[in-house]
Amino acid sequence: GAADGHVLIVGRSCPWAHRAWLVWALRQLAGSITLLVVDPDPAAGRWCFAEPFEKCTTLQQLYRRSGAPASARATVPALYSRSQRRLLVNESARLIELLNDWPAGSGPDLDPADQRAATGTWRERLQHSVNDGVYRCGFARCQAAYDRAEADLFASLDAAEAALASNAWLSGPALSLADVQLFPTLIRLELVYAPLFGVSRRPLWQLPALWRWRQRFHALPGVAATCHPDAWRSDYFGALFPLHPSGIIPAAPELATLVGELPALP
Ligand SMILES: N[C@@H](CCC(=O)N[C@@H](CS)C(=O)NCC(=O)O)C(=O)O
Repeated sequence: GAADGHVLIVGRSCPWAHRAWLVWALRQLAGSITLLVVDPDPAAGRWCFAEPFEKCTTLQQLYRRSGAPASARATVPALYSRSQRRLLVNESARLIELLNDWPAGSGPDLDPADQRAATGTWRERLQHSVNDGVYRCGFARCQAAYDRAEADLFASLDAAEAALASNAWLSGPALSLADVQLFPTLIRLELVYAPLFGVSRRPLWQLPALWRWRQRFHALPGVAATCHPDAWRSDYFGALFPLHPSGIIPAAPELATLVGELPALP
């Protein structure tokens, strides 16, 4: 239980942390794993604890105390064990599997056996072309690299749109880790990735099945509380200096309009 001292460390803006946070919420793990949200310190380029945690004020100090080499980046998400006084896992793809299998978990199993193959295939494709894909667009150093990443990204979104024509969720009739992986990227689309990373070929309303999927996912119990659009925008626009030197944070639509009904066209 939480008394054994497992702590899931996340940051609001980080999409990798968001997927772990989602599994924590959907599996209703609040009773056995404490959630700890760290704040960005863009000037110093690191994550900080609002109150000292295990005598540390930065995540970097906690990594060092867990034996991480001085050169290691201190990333979120991370799962910490108070009793072992060390970080157990800091790779989100592995972490979401671990959290889904966590003994005290309830709520739906996010890796249902009869969809396991499809879930695995989707997760691999999404990781490369969508989750990393938006970053490959945003940080491309030449037109050809951008064009490749952008084409890959929208090909995968088109494939997801097609899959959702016959299934409620990405890998079949039941919710899975594939959906969990897609959501953090898609919920940031209009607010961050389209304007900042140049991911604007098709607004999401042109992919209506994906739009409704996103609306349905956002309505699942616990999901809304993981979404912090103001933090997303200020962290991305304020802190990714080379991409956005002015640091000006643009106005954006309310999140509610992005997870509401598709407006009927005249
Ligand atoms: N491989 C990691 C990547 C996580 C990651 O890149 N997190 C970023 C935030 S989005 C981070 O904490 N960066 C801090 C740093 O690099 O110093 C995972 O998927 O868990």
